[in-house]
Amino acid sequence: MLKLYDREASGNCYKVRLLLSFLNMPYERIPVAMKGGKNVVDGSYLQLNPRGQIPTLVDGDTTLWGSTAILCYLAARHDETSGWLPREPARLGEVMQWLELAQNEILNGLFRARAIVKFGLPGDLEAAQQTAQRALGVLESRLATQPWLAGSGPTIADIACFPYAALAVEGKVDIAPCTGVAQWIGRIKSLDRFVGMPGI
Ligand SMILES: N[C@@H](CCC(=O)N[C@@H](CS)C(=O)NCC(=O)O)C(=O)O
Repeated sequence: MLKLYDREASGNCYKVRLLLSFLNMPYERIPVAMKGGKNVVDGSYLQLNPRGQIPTLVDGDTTLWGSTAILCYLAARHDETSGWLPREPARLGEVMQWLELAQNEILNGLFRARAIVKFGLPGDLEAAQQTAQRALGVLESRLATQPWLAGSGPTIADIACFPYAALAVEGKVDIAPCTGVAQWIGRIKSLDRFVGMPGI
């Protein structure tokens, strides 16, 4: 059985839980506590994930850390026809482009603003909120005219960008002007086997 080191309030872990639900894959959740903004982990956890972060996935002999790597692995391990990770080169490249946004402007903007407001982590809230608006602007540039981030159906690009956009209000970031983003959030929530997390 797959094992996911996880926390309910973590948007990065939620990305993995959401894909596992869409793929209908059973897994065991291993909760990791947080204290003073850091995960409470021991040496055996650091053997699995030297960064000490969550999520971490263990699948038999395969151990992976980082939501992007885990999303790619699970989608690739699953049936090729499911479409979550397109194999056609141009579409695969498009998916990677949005995974890059998720790990840059979304992480440094939407994720960071929420971490400061909701969890009291240190950081420059105004700078994070400005970066968050840039991230939303990039999402809106696509979603104003297209239903999904890459190609014509949902992919792991949507899963990677969705949680922190949907949690924007928890970082005091206003998404109201981004009507394409707001509609896309609703579209993802209406997919079969969608699951939420606190705040979504
Ligand atoms: N780029 C990583 C970021 C992972 C990350 O920031 N994890 C947070 C929870 S969302 C964490 O473990 N924070 C506590 C710590 O770093 O000790 C990913 O996408 O998985």
